[in-house]
Amino acid sequence: MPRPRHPMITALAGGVGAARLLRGLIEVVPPSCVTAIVNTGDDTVLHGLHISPDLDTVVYTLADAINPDTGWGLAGETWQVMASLERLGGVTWFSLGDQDLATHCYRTQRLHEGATLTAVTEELARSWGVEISIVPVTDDPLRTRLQLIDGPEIDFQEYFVKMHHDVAVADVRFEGAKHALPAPGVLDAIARAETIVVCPSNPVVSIGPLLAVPGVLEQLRLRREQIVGISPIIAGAALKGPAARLMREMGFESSVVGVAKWYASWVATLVIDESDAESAAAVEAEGVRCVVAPTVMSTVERSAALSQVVLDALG
Ligand code: FO1
Repeated sequence: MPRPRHPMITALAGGVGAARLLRGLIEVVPPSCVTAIVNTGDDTVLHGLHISPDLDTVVYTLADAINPDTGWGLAGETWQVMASLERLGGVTWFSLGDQDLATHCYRTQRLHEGATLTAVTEELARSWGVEISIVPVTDDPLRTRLQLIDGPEIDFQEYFVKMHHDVAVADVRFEGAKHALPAPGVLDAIARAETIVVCPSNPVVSIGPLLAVPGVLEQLRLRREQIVGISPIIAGAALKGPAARLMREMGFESSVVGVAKWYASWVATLVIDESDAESAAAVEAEGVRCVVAPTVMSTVERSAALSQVVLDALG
């Protein structure tokens, strides 16, 4: 296979923050050189439909079809099915727009026909004109489960959406990980990439599931010098979602130093926001090279500039 003009870039991706970075990345390198390995621990089945939020968020964002206000689902959605379900007393705590439902119907039908999640994701990406390779970390069942301190063990979407992640978590596990195989191309995308970027996703519940699939962390450790992480924590907080709280509940500081500790064994360089510049030395004390740059991706241009920082970080 001829080497691509541009060296291959592999991204480890969760949901909204990762999708925003990838949207900027394809402004600075040809999309054909990018492979995104995406979390499937958020996946859930509702109304009998297989829903893959992080895969869909990446596809919709790269297709410029994402709902810009929420960072998930489609722009310009209508909600007729949800309104009818409300009248019926059906399940409506997880909002599924009418067009978005077509994605879940298509995925469910194709999986039922025996297609793999990888194959279906490729079909959905192509239908949206998305040119990067988007691969689920595994085609096998993988579900993030959270053991509450004062309550039962619940699924990720129950935690994140139904309970607004406003509950204390004692432990997180990735059900199915032990028997899961990396999806075709995942280990190769890590082995062959010139640069591997860890997107600014939740280290516990978005990057964690990727590392839990046997073989992935081992392969990443072999490539440590080529791996550049972007801290999802800025000035002690996450821009959105429960990353800071979950890190504290898992016993880590919710700071760029905490992120450096979390990633140090397999990430050689960490990009932190300018607002954390005074922590650069403390990050480097963890054995992780530190690069300070603007990391808030409020526009595609900002995402592209951050992507360039990541590519330049390895010189
Ligand atoms: N997040 C919410 O906070 N509320 C929702 O009702 C919701 C619906 C939804 C539907 C499809 C989809 O792809 C994502 C959706 N999300 C919703 C986001 C979802 O919880 C993701 O898992 C998070 O973005 C974390 O990655």
